[in-house]
Amino acid sequence: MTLKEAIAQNTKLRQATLLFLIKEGEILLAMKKRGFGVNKWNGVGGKVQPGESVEEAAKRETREEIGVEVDHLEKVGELNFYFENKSDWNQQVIVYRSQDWRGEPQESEEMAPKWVRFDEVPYKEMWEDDADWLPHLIEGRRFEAYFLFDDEEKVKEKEMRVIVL
Ligand code: 6OG
Repeated sequence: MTLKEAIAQNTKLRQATLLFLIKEGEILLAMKKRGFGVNKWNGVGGKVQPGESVEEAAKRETREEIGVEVDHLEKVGELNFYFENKSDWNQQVIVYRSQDWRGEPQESEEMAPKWVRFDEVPYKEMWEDDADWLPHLIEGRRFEAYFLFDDEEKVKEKEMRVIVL
Protein backbone atom coordinates (compact mmCIF):
# COMPACT_ATOMS: atom_id res chain seq x y z
CA MET A 1 0.00 0.00 0.00
CA THR A 2 1.18 3.54 -0.75
CA LEU A 3 0.43 6.68 1.22
CA LYS A 4 -1.65 7.94 -1.69
CA GLU A 5 -3.78 4.78 -1.61
CA ALA A 6 -4.19 4.95 2.17
CA ILE A 7 -5.42 8.55 1.93
CA ALA A 8 -7.84 7.68 -0.88
CA GLN A 9 -9.28 4.69 1.05
CA ASN A 10 -9.75 6.53 4.35
CA THR A 11 -11.30 9.89 3.60
CA LYS A 12 -12.73 10.51 7.07
CA LEU A 13 -10.26 9.90 9.89
CA ARG A 14 -11.35 9.88 13.52
CA GLN A 15 -9.85 12.74 15.45
CA ALA A 16 -7.61 12.76 18.49
CA THR A 17 -5.73 15.50 20.32
CA LEU A 18 -2.14 15.90 21.40
CA LEU A 19 -0.96 18.75 23.62
CA PHE A 20 2.49 19.83 24.79
CA LEU A 21 3.02 22.20 27.72
CA ILE A 22 6.01 24.49 27.23
CA LYS A 23 7.91 26.55 29.78
CA GLU A 24 11.32 28.27 29.74
CA GLY A 25 13.49 25.90 27.65
CA GLU A 26 11.50 22.81 28.60
CA ILE A 27 8.69 20.69 27.20
CA LEU A 28 6.38 18.35 29.13
CA LEU A 29 6.46 14.78 27.89
CA ALA A 30 4.45 11.95 29.39
CA MET A 31 5.13 8.21 29.37
CA LYS A 32 2.09 6.28 28.11
CA LYS A 33 1.44 3.53 30.66
CA ARG A 34 -1.22 1.56 28.79
CA GLY A 35 -3.08 1.11 25.50
CA PHE A 36 -2.14 2.69 22.17
CA GLY A 37 1.49 3.90 22.13
CA VAL A 38 2.33 2.18 25.45
CA ASN A 39 5.93 2.71 26.72
CA LYS A 40 6.46 5.72 24.46
CA TRP A 41 7.02 9.33 25.51
CA ASN A 42 4.42 11.66 23.99
CA GLY A 43 2.31 14.71 24.63
CA VAL A 44 -1.03 14.30 26.40
CA GLY A 45 -4.29 13.68 24.58
CA GLY A 46 -6.82 11.21 23.28
CA LYS A 47 -9.94 10.66 21.25
CA VAL A 48 -12.41 13.48 20.59
CA GLN A 49 -15.78 12.41 21.96
CA PRO A 50 -19.19 12.99 20.32
CA GLY A 51 -20.60 16.45 21.04
CA GLU A 52 -17.26 17.89 22.08
CA SER A 53 -15.04 20.31 20.14
CA VAL A 54 -11.44 19.30 19.45
CA GLU A 55 -10.21 22.05 21.75
CA GLU A 56 -12.52 20.89 24.57
CA ALA A 57 -11.21 17.36 24.10
CA ALA A 58 -7.59 18.58 24.35
CA LYS A 59 -8.38 20.37 27.63
CA ARG A 60 -10.33 17.41 29.07
CA GLU A 61 -7.63 14.89 28.20
CA THR A 62 -4.97 17.11 29.80
CA ARG A 63 -7.06 17.37 32.97
CA GLU A 64 -7.69 13.59 33.06
CA GLU A 65 -4.16 12.48 32.23
CA ILE A 66 -1.96 14.91 34.20
CA GLY A 67 -4.36 16.99 36.34
CA VAL A 68 -3.54 20.31 34.66
CA GLU A 69 -6.11 23.00 33.70
CA VAL A 70 -5.21 24.56 30.34
CA ASP A 71 -6.32 28.20 30.05
CA HIS A 72 -5.03 28.94 26.58
CA LEU A 73 -3.84 26.64 23.83
CA GLU A 74 -2.52 27.22 20.36
CA LYS A 75 -3.20 24.84 17.49
CA VAL A 76 0.10 24.16 15.74
CA GLY A 77 -0.41 21.12 13.55
CA GLU A 78 -2.46 18.40 11.93
CA LEU A 79 -1.00 14.91 11.64
CA ASN A 80 -2.72 12.24 9.55
CA PHE A 81 -1.67 8.71 10.45
CA TYR A 82 -2.35 5.58 8.39
CA PHE A 83 -1.41 2.01 9.35
CA GLU A 84 -0.97 -0.47 6.54
CA ASN A 85 -2.70 -3.46 8.12
CA LYS A 86 -4.36 -1.89 11.16
CA SER A 87 -6.70 0.68 9.69
CA ASP A 88 -8.55 0.91 13.03
CA TRP A 89 -5.44 2.74 14.30
CA ASN A 90 -5.77 5.39 11.58
CA GLN A 91 -6.37 8.82 13.02
CA GLN A 92 -6.00 12.54 12.54
CA VAL A 93 -4.18 14.09 15.46
CA ILE A 94 -4.65 17.81 16.13
CA VAL A 95 -1.55 19.13 17.88
CA TYR A 96 -1.55 21.99 20.38
CA ARG A 97 1.01 23.79 22.50
CA SER A 98 0.27 25.74 25.66
CA GLN A 99 2.26 28.11 27.83
CA ASP A 100 -0.74 29.06 29.89
CA TRP A 101 -2.02 26.48 32.40
CA ARG A 102 -2.72 25.94 36.10
CA GLY A 103 -1.56 23.15 38.42
CA GLU A 104 1.46 20.87 38.63
CA PRO A 105 1.55 17.92 36.21
CA GLN A 106 0.75 14.72 38.10
CA GLU A 107 0.95 11.05 37.29
CA SER A 108 -2.30 9.22 36.50
CA GLU A 109 -3.14 5.61 35.63
CA GLU A 110 -2.56 6.48 31.98
CA MET A 111 0.50 8.75 31.90
CA ALA A 112 3.62 9.68 33.86
CA PRO A 113 4.73 13.26 33.04
CA LYS A 114 8.26 14.69 33.05
CA TRP A 115 9.80 18.05 32.06
CA VAL A 116 12.54 17.65 29.45
CA ARG A 117 14.98 20.23 28.13
CA PHE A 118 14.45 21.10 24.46
CA ASP A 119 17.82 19.56 23.55
CA GLU A 120 17.17 16.35 25.50
CA VAL A 121 13.97 15.09 23.89
CA PRO A 122 14.25 11.26 23.79
CA TYR A 123 13.21 10.77 20.15
CA LYS A 124 14.33 7.11 20.18
CA GLU A 125 11.69 6.39 22.83
CA MET A 126 8.89 8.12 20.96
CA TRP A 127 6.75 7.48 17.88
CA GLU A 128 9.14 7.68 14.92
CA ASP A 129 7.23 10.57 13.30
CA ASP A 130 7.81 12.86 16.28
CA ALA A 131 11.41 13.65 15.24
CA ASP A 132 10.02 15.17 12.04
CA TRP A 133 7.59 17.66 13.56
CA LEU A 134 8.30 18.13 17.29
CA PRO A 135 11.37 20.35 16.59
CA HIS A 136 9.05 22.64 14.62
CA LEU A 137 6.56 22.79 17.51
CA ILE A 138 9.40 23.66 19.90
CA GLU A 139 10.58 26.44 17.60
CA GLY A 140 7.10 27.88 17.09
CA ARG A 141 6.39 26.72 13.55
CA ARG A 142 3.22 25.01 12.30
CA PHE A 143 2.94 21.87 10.24
CA GLU A 144 0.69 19.46 8.39
CA ALA A 145 1.83 15.91 7.71
CA TYR A 146 0.78 12.48 6.46
CA PHE A 147 2.48 9.28 7.63
CA LEU A 148 2.02 5.67 6.52
CA PHE A 149 3.26 3.07 9.04
CA ASP A 150 4.15 -0.57 8.39
CA ASP A 151 3.44 -3.53 10.71
CA GLU A 152 6.54 -2.80 12.81
CA GLU A 153 5.32 0.74 13.58
CA LYS A 154 8.03 2.13 11.24
CA VAL A 155 7.32 5.03 8.91
CA LYS A 156 7.02 3.69 5.36
CA GLU A 157 6.11 6.89 3.58
CA LYS A 158 5.59 10.51 4.62
CA GLU A 159 4.66 13.93 3.37
CA MET A 160 5.07 17.07 5.39
CA ARG A 161 4.49 20.78 5.01
CA VAL A 162 5.90 23.30 7.46
CA ILE A 163 4.29 26.70 7.81
CA VAL A 164 6.62 29.47 8.88
CA LEU A 165 4.73 32.43 10.29
P1 6OG B 1 -5.79 7.09 22.88
O1 6OG B 1 -6.16 6.29 21.64
O2 6OG B 1 -4.88 6.34 23.81
O3 6OG B 1 -4.95 8.34 22.34
N1 6OG B 1 -1.06 9.62 18.73
C1 6OG B 1 0.21 9.82 18.31
N2 6OG B 1 1.16 10.59 18.82
C2 6OG B 1 2.36 10.60 18.18
N3 6OG B 1 3.33 11.38 18.67
N4 6OG B 1 2.61 9.89 17.07
C3 6OG B 1 1.67 9.08 16.54
O4 6OG B 1 2.03 8.39 15.47
C4 6OG B 1 0.39 9.03 17.16
N5 6OG B 1 -0.79 8.40 16.91
C5 6OG B 1 -1.65 8.76 17.88
C6 6OG B 1 -2.96 10.83 19.82
C7 6OG B 1 -3.83 8.19 21.51
C8 6OG B 1 -2.92 9.37 21.70
O5 6OG B 1 -1.76 9.16 20.90
C9 6OG B 1 -1.61 10.21 19.95
C10 6OG B 1 -3.49 10.70 21.25
O6 6OG B 1 -2.97 11.74 22.05
C11 6OG B 1 1.35 7.28 15.02
O7 6OG B 1 -6.98 7.71 23.55
